[in-house]
Amino acid sequence: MSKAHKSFEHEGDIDIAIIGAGIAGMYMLYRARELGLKAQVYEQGDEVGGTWYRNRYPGLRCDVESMDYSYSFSEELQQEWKWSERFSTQGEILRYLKYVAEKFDLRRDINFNTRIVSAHYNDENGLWRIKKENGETVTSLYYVMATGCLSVPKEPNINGIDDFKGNIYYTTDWPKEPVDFSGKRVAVIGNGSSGIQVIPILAEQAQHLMVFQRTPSFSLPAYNGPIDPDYAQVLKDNYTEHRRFAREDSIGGIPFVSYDKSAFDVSPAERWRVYNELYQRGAPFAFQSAFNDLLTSEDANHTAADFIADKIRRKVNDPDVAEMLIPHGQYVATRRLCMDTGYYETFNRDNVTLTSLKHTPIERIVPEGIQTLDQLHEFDCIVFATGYDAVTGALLRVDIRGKEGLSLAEKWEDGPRSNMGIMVADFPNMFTITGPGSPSVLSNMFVSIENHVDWIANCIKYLGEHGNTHIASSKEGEADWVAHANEVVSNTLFPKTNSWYMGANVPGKPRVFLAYIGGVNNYRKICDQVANSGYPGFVIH
Ligand code: N01
Repeated sequence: MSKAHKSFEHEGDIDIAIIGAGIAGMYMLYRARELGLKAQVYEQGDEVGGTWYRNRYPGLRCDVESMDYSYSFSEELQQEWKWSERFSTQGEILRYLKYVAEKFDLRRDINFNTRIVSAHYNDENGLWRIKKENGETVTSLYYVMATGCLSVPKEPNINGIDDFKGNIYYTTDWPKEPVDFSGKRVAVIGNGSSGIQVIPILAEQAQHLMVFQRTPSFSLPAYNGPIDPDYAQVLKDNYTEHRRFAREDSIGGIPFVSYDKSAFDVSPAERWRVYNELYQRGAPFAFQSAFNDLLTSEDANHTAADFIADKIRRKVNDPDVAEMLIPHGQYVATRRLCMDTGYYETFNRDNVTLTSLKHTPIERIVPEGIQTLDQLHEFDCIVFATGYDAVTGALLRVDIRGKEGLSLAEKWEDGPRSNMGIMVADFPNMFTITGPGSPSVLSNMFVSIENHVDWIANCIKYLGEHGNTHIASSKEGEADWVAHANEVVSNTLFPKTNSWYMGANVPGKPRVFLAYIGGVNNYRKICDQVANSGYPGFVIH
């Protein structure tokens, strides 16, 4: 890509400040350099990788296939990197991201151990003044939040955690050194994707494992394994088309063709066959779009729920435990559809007990363990797999102020408002990669991140070529997008479910759907259309 047409004239220290050195921040830096911008990344941790660096509990894998869950911007990179398993471990993904950092010499512009505490827009000079935790400041023309959607842990909100005299672990912030649970009495609280992945591994080590379940999740088996080299080669030979399909034609950024039929357009036997085929493929993203009405029709969704419930009953020996593990009365995929390796089978082990918090809630953590309504359970270790303050958590942790000192937290008091999830009215030159109102967590994050970074880079290039320096969402543009995103989701089952997608897991968080459900394919078309027609809905000067 050619450099920005004109150099930007401003009095700032740098052209672009990028917060976060995860998948998004690294690629943003790469594109900013291509434009010839003076760019700096600020990363609170001491390594690249973002969530994939901090989040390193045993059993952690991605639920998108490795060959899709990777950068597509460099043909050389995607040809030379070899993934070993269908679904990569956290360790392998982190090795890959470190490799990318080395290959493109990214580290020299990444400031590690540098937490940004505030970013204030200055109406006088049109620059962002960014403050680090150590009090130093830097001024920049563009300000990019690449802070991730699932990077800020949610408080477990259980009293007495500090009283516990054993060891406490959080899946969201796991120790760097491996933890040995052998011979230990271990508790796990939380049954989302993280809990479902860590529980089988801990069960193999612990003397006894007790799982405290408040809400069960639907989970499908990964059927993980080594990648067949022949398959990998065929895919690499066709990577260009494969990636194009993911970006332009797929709903979730993963090449998969939905049947484009209602679950009731086919016979019950055919429906079962379709579910079973996708189930055995180990493909949660595909499963949830098996039929075009799974996420809009309660009846259609129930057919998928019944299918998974049947699988759980077949796997779990104790019928009472199986019923506890089945998410009765829940829709499939309106909370994250999980992917596991031996999760349900783990409850057949003699050293594993499932406790339902619906029947006996936790009263508090005490020095010896966990006091529930009816008894004290003693433990050596407690593992919290209690999730994240998703999507807006990391954005609101920084004191961000736009025009006339307007704070982002104030503006978003009733829920996030954004134009395409990428820019916020009254916050000029601030970009949020995979921000609220974009496909983000409903998609293959690499695809959504590359789309946003490319959009931002092309936008900055456009400004330079047209002798401009500033862009902001107009209030109307933002209102139109919010209305559109709300309308699309209002036809689905998502708003009827308490989930982190709706902000429902964090007390006091506004109930707003945090993503865009219109599909990666349609979303991308809209992004391209906006860019290709001179940025309607945005104000440029
Ligand atoms: O978090 P979650 P997560 N007492 O919010 C329970 C991605 N991810 O870290 O629902 C008792 O899903 C809570 O119960 P409830 C993926 O997008 C991906 O597991 O509030 N329980 C719930 O069961 C995923 O969706 C991968 O009733 C409490 C659990 O904790 C997202 O990250 C792997 C509680 C939290 O589940 C988040 O997943 C890991 C309390 N006080 C993560 N507080 C893969 O790619 C919370 N809970 C495979």
